[in-house]
Amino acid sequence: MYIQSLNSELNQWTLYSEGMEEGLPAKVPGSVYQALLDNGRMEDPYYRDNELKALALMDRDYAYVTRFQVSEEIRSYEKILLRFEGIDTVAEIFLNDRLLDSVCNMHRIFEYSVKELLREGPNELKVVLHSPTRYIQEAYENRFIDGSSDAMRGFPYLRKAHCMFGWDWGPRLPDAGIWRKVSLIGYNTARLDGVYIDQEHIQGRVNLKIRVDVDKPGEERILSFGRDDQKLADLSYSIKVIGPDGKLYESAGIHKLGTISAPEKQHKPKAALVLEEAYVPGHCGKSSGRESTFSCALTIPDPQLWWPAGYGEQPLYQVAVTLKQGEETLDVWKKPIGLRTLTVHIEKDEYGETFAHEVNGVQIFAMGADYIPEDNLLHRVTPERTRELLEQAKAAHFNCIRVWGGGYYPGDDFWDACDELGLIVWQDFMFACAVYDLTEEFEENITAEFIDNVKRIRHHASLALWCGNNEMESFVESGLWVSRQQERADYIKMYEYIIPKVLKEHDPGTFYWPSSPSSGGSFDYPNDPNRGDTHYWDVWHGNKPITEYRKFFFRYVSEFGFQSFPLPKTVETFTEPEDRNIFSYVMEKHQRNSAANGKIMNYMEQTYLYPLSFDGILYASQLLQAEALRYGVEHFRRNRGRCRGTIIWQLNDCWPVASWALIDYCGRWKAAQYFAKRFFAPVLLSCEEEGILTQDTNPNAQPYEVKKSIRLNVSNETLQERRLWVEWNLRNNRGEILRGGSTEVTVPALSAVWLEKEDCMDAELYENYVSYECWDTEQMPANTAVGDCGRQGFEPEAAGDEQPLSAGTVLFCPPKHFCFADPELTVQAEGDELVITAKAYAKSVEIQNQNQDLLLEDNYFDMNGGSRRVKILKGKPEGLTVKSARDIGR
Ligand code: BMA
Repeated sequence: MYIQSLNSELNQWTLYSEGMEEGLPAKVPGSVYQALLDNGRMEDPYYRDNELKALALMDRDYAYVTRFQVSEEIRSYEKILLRFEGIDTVAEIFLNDRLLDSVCNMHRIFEYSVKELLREGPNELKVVLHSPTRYIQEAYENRFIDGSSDAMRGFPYLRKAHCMFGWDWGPRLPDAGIWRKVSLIGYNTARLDGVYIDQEHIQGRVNLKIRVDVDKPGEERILSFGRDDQKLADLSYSIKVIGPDGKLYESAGIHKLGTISAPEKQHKPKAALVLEEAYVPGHCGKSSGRESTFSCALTIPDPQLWWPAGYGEQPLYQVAVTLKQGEETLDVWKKPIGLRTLTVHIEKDEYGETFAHEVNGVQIFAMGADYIPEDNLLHRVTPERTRELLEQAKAAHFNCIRVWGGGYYPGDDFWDACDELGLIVWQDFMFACAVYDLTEEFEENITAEFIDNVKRIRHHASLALWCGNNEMESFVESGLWVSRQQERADYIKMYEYIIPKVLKEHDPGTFYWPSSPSSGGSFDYPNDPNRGDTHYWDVWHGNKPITEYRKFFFRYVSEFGFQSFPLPKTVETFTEPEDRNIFSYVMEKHQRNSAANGKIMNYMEQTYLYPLSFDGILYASQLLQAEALRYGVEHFRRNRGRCRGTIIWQLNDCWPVASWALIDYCGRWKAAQYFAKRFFAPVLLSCEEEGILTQDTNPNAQPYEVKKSIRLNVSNETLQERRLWVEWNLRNNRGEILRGGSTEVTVPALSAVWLEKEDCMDAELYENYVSYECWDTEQMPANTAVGDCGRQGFEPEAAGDEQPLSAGTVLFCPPKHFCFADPELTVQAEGDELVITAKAYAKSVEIQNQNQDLLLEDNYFDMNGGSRRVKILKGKPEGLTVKSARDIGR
């Protein structure tokens, strides 16, 4: 097999458009906006309201053209395929003026057999891209179907990332392009069409059952190259696996392939061959009940198991399947896999039904966030950027990512990074907040899309589950966006028949869940808090106070979130000074959730003093978000067992905007990402306090006695039992200890343990607070012995560089009413560390440099006074600033 890339590093591509006199040099993979930006033909679409001008550009058609020579090498092959890994979206493909196909799905791979069409001299490949906005408009006018009004009408008609048409965090910039690789593939006789690996874990061994599918020549569209059954019968393949330690495992001998199986369904122009031998472990043979495949089993003794981050290592085994004809190597499939079992454990219990990822037999607690496309301009999503984002997820102790269904199926780099980092992935199929017109053509189109993506992704160690769609079961059940009775039936057909059927064939080993949220499907109370996964939006969309989280004990929250503004330096990238007011036209163009700036102010009123500056609002909004998420996650982790997952809406942004993101578009960590690093820590000490927030927040309510108490809880999300020393102290606003207590506690692996409730009725409501911290008993600082905390308590700041495993503080009143003393904060760089000092209690201490591009070991933390050292992980300590929640309103 030989691949000749037709990407723009090797071939010049030109972009033409109606109304443009000459063509523009364009990158492939790439997009129309990219070419226009690179050639100075459009302005930055993210700046101010430039989005509107950029959107208008998509009312036109464009054409990508390249002239290329067919290399000598590829010409010598019997078959040549033209392969597109992604075309966005409504396109016609011409090769040497011959129309190869009209396509309409950015999520699919398209291949054409083109040997007979290629010429010796220059060849011309043209991809005409039709306007996506006109397409959806016409389709909608012809027959309307409904969906989220944050996106443009008619968006569900197009198999294109929905959010490119706008979302409640995304601009309306439906770019077009050839967004993934283009190549010619030369091969002889046959090639590998897919390798499916099933793992059987028994008694310290893993049997890899490997199913090899081979391309069936002769049924490609446009041109066929005939079939030669005799030659096919000569095919054989071998399998090698190299362990993480370099050890080689091989399947015994070479395996012959048999004859072609019965033709498969129309949407699947490929078929496979059947091995003649019977299946014997260690050898290859016909897999039971399958005609179109052959299997081989290979045993890996003493397997090194793959674990999600936080539970163990991520060893990867390299699998290579080689297809041969006689001595000639025809094709090689080479991918890393992880040895693990990974499913979802569902079982009836006293509350309803469990819902937990089960890895290697261990039911874990999923901690992570929902992932949306990293950039509306898809060419800006590079492997390095994806890797960095995922590394930062891991750095904040994530073990799970949910790929939300309104974007696109992530590329291979995303998956490789998740395998290597130990982030398990909940993968939605690309359907979100819309009903679909399930015509025969649409069904064929989406089925091919499923097969392409399932076959591309299924071998990844990190793939935890496939999910039918985002939120459609609950919306269809409630009748939202449903305008015809048929749409309910079509819903069931798509997500409970078509997808399962594809998965049964192509990835039977991965767990399938029909929708998010769901209780298992068939419109059976999809958002049931006691079964399946739940999306909880009463806090935020429902304006409920953050204390509401404590009223629920979801089994697995796959979405809940809270908005904030990005950092000031990120806001500067899209505003002029006169725009920097959150209610300005430009700021509201960069806030896509209607009335959400008002919502932020509503929560602000409940929590902080009125911020007096624009930057103050941004900072306070981030603290609101961080505190809300902390309030929720800590509660859910305290209820580990009943709850088995907290996936925060949302990890990232696709442009600079006010949103639920934890990391803003420019890669700056919002306060909530630092909070996540603490509240997702493997060992978490948290406090369920009673105070004004949990009672009546109205300061003019009839005088009532506010109950004040604390109840500590340690959640241990590691596989080891932990012996911990836990201490709490009641302090005044200067951070001085008034009284306290400590205890040693043993927390079994994978559990959460409550400590005794402590009455704090003696606390001054507006002047006292409680600090708490925990240490591994073996790792306690030398100057402290267990039980040696008494009335004076133990000052973590006095303990040098060592930090507790987990720590925090709680107030009994909202921070706006707390009488903060001036902590006289200072910050100063010492080598690769910062030293922060506080003369009194300081809440949510933020350290920034001039460019706001510091990445610190910790930030937005509380201090009880004293000093603290924090490592600089990225950025220069130039122009350092430090502030705390006390500064809001000053
Ligand atoms: C969810 C998601 C998204 C949306 C988010 C915030 O329910 O599925 O569609 O962006 O809420 O509103």
